[in-house]
Amino acid sequence: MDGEPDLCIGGTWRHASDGGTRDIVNPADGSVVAVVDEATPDDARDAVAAARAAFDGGAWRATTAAERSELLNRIADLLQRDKEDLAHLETRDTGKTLAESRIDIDDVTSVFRYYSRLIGVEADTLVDVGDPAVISRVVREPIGVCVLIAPWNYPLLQMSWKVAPALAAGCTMVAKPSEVTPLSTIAFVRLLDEAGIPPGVVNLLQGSGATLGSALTDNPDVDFISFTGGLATGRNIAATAAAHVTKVALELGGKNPHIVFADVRDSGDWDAAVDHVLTGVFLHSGQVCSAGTRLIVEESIADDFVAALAERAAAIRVGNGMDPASETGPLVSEQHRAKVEDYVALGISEGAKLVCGGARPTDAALADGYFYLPTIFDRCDRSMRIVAEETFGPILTVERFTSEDEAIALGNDTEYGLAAGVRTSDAARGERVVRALRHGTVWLNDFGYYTASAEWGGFGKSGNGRELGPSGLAEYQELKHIWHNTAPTAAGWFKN
Ligand code: TXE
Repeated sequence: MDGEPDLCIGGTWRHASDGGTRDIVNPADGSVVAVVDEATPDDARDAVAAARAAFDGGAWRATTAAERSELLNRIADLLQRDKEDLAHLETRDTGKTLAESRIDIDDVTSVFRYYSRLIGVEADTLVDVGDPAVISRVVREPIGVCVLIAPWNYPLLQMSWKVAPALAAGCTMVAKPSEVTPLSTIAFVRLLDEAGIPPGVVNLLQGSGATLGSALTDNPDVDFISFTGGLATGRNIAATAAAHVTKVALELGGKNPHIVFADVRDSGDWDAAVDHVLTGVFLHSGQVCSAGTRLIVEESIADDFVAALAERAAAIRVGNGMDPASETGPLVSEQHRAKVEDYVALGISEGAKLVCGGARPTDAALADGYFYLPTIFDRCDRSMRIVAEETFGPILTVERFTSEDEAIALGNDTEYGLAAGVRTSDAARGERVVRALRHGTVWLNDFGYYTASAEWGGFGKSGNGRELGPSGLAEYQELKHIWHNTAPTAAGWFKN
């Protein structure tokens, strides 16, 4: 960035081995905000080798849990110290509003604090094998060298879900942020240096998925790959990793249903239900893996509910994320907006009824950015691609149901299974539907919230493995069973 080297390998900051760079574009106005080094496959080999050496050298993995816990806390302190700078970088890079970026940095901080606490209280599991002479323990050890690949929608947040547990476990790693949004991660790895992370423990490379990403995943010295991104890329990575029997954890997005029952009308929950459906889909212009992009609403209230939603959607202030008046920013890139526009054209051609949006804003001040208006399609059905595929933009589709069973069937009719919402004032029904839905997170009378202490991840093709919570740490650990006989005798099986 700004002539400074952006790749960190074995504790040394350097430029790309072939001198290559990439322009980083502000999606709010199309301007180039930074030029960063673009790593090569040779750099990938060097970075994995550095991580391997730092792991095999043993000093890092021999640190005590208490030492790593303290380090994670120190990182959290530095994140808060640099919160404003990091939030500004995130907004310039992704386009999201500054208010969202500030929340992201607070959430990143919480992830480090959570794993700092968790590693501090982790204990071995003692197993009773039925022989008083045997002490049997299951201990957790770091899995080794990790490749951490993050997407562009929550650049630092998604990376923190990987780096924090990897450090807590005692792993070494190569982090690769999305080539579209690397700036906050570069600043963050500089901050890790300051926190005192030893050389080679966290290596950082920026570059394209096709060349750099595949060089990182196709390397036998890697023990674990944690990836968040699109389904097609996840499939590729899993196939590449299989050749080396490398463990992978994948978070591949979702097509998330938000089921609204008619009882919200009489229970006084109407306005809040409309508000949650609206926020659930249009926050960050829909570029959220858990966005509630499929409204599944009971037929008897559907017309009124959609009308109320459309009125509010049309009033959302789309604008530059640096402007405090903006409620949502642009799409991340010109290419991504083109994909969203294709989906809108597809929805129309499939026969969905366009209720609002379906266009770029007309405000001349936004003409150079990649903005798109909140869009609602009514009269959708599950045979449509616009309902089945992840659009990752500000597009809500509406399907209607007349019975609880039908609502559940619709909610489960997706190849994904990341998240779902249920809105009802009937507690028993709420519990039935929540349990029947095959999704990794289900919100009842709420939408979009998460905590570092509870697992995040998907059923179905939303991926495998979990991030956050105790399982998010377990992904970075191997289990070792130690059988210690304190009074050894001969086994006595073979008689001669
Ligand atoms: O993601 P990619 P893209 C979905 C969303 C979006 C679609 C495509 O639907 O429209 O994916 O987005 C790296 N080996 N999500 O193309 O390509 C890449 O450099 C190794 C859902 O931007 O999956 C980046 O760092 N790495 C999602 C990361 O993968 C590779 C968030 C994600 O990019 C690689 C983002 C390869 N062969 C998009 N190819 C979510 N789950 O939240 C790419 N990469």
